[in-house]
Amino acid sequence: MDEHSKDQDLEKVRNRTDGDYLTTNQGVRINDNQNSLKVGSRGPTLLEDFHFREKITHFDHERIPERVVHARGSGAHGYFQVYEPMAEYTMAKFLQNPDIKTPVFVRFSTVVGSRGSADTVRDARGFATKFYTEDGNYDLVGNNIPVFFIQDAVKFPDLIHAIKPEPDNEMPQAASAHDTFWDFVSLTPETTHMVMWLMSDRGIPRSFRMMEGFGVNTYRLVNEQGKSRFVKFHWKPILGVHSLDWDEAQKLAGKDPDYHRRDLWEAIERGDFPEYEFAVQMVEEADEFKYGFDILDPTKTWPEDAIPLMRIGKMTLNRNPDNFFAETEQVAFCVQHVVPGIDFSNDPLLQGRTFSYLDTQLIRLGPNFAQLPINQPLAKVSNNQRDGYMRYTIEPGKGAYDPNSVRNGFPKEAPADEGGYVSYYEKIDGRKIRERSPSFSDHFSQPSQFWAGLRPWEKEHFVKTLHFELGKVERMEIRQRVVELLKNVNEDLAARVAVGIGVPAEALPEPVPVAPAGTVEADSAAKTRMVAILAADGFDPTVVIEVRSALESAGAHPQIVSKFLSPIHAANGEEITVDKSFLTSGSIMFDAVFVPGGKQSIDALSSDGDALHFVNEAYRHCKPIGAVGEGVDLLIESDIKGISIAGPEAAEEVVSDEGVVTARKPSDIHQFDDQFVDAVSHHRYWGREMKQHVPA
Ligand code: HDD
Repeated sequence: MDEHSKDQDLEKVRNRTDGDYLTTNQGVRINDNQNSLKVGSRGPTLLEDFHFREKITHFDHERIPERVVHARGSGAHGYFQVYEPMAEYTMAKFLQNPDIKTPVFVRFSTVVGSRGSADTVRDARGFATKFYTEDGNYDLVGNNIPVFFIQDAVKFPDLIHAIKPEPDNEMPQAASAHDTFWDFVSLTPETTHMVMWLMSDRGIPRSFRMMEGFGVNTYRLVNEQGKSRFVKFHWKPILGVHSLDWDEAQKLAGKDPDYHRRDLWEAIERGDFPEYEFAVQMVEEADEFKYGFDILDPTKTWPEDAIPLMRIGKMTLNRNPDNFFAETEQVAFCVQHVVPGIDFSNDPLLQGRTFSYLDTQLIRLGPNFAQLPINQPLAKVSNNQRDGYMRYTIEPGKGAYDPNSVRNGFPKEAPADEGGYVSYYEKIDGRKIRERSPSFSDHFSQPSQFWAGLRPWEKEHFVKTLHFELGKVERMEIRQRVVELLKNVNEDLAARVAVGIGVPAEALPEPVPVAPAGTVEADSAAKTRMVAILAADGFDPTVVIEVRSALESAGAHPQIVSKFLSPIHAANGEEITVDKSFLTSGSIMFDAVFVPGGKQSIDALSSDGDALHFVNEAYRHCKPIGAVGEGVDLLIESDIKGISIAGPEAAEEVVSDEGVVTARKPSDIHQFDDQFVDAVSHHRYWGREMKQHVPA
């Protein structure tokens, strides 16, 4: 576009009369937003320029303190519905009527990194939910891992100082792979269970939509009769639980640092609303000491065979925020925001949390944070709190105290049967003491069970993760201490970790057994999976239309990926839009790859290193791959080896091996579609990893 027509366009935009005029914050219309007020066109700017000063000072004050933990987050609006009335267990009103949709706002987050850090780092993910109930706001502030590092809140600052970047050089960002974190772990055995979860594939979720949530701490449910039960809360994603591969997660951090945020946003925009079932595990008061661990210990999970999971409702996230700062940044979750029917246990981590969250909102947002739109309850707020920075409401009248007669005694206390919150009538008797209960001292039984329950390829991922994490630890004595700690979990694990980090170990175990090929993750479905279709000019349009529609019918989202973003042309001359280029995307941003035929297209792709890399990398990350016609030749050109691929002799057959589905000239394209869609719904073929690696 030449300079002249650009100026004309700008002029047209400026002369429009169908929108608002720019104004100052006082409502005065602004006449010139391009130039500051100067003495002559080349002279100094005048202090008198109130528009300039207001605009710049506002800008200078745009930041508020970021959260000390969980700084990077992504939010979404939605609603919650209970399946059946829960009156037997709790009087919480939002858990009674299946017809009522209680509005919610959820914020997912990473723990360690700053606000601008990458999404796919290895970390626990926050899963915080604000229920705007008729009883007032209820905040369930949880994580995607069911246990926590420490048992007593007084250790929280130590834990966070150890895992955050080191204080002298502020390195590394958003990573636990450094000396101080592992130093703390090696000296704090109670961290072992959470470390096991964090270093497993749970530490690198595929999506916020495919992640569990846990209240972690033990709470109480209390019914109208005042009967209390201990409870743990869970969120179960309808799409199942899925993870990234560590190599993929690291590459994504560079190629798309907003990967999880974008995935959530785009899914909601598309109408693929994330859903999670709400579940509880309950323990009767009388059974408090029945289990082989302390139910108040936040480093323990409650075994589901002994304490069954009851699915009681569902949450649907169906609306993106309008403004990130106003909603996702200013939302203030507080563990102490409970409603009648939900109460606290004496879990020492929870007790400390009930203090910390309010305190943190006071420094972040000030004393009137509850009046910000995202934090306002739907229930009526009425009390004698007044003034403070940024008071938003205007309370008329004289009295701001209780008891009063000047306002006829209002607002007044609510009796329990009018919804007044009454704390659970728990009897407590004891001496003041700084001591951990001996019932909190078993730090290794559950981590050992966790290790034993991992599948072979998950164990392999775990060991490699520790090679990475501890490989970044410079002090040998810390590496050594972690290996010693791991011996309490499993000798084989400790030995396998030791060998990768230069720690001498007495005996090395047998090599890892090879996983059966084609093993799948739970909760298979092609729904919402992203599939790359690699194509260039001259591709076969019939196959693309066919496979695309089969994928779409299964709820997957195919996208055309090519060298450039300009449209490409099919063999019959038809034009098709390219969604992503090799430069702007990568196989890491997709769940599966499909290569259609078309000689010209395949000739171009076969001589393009990026296209070959795309296939190799998808193979290495164990993703389903499909190819039809000449598309099969691209796979042959790539480094996929040792599996069956349709050769010319298998012209009519569909060949399917370890998630690679190929067909030369399928007599029945539907048969190919079915098998490829089936492979896509298996998500990953982890067995490949144990056999061979391809350079990618
Ligand atoms: Fe925490 C934020 C989850 C222990 C102190 N925490 C925060 C958030 C989540 C959690 C999801 C972000 C909420 C949001 O999106 O705004 N925290 C947990 C879980 C814990 C836990 C599951 C263990 C069961 N936290 C914990 C302890 C303390 C804190 C023991 C302090 C004694 N957490 C905070 C905080 C934060 C916070 C400093 C920082 C930002 C905020 O509260 O709003 O108060």
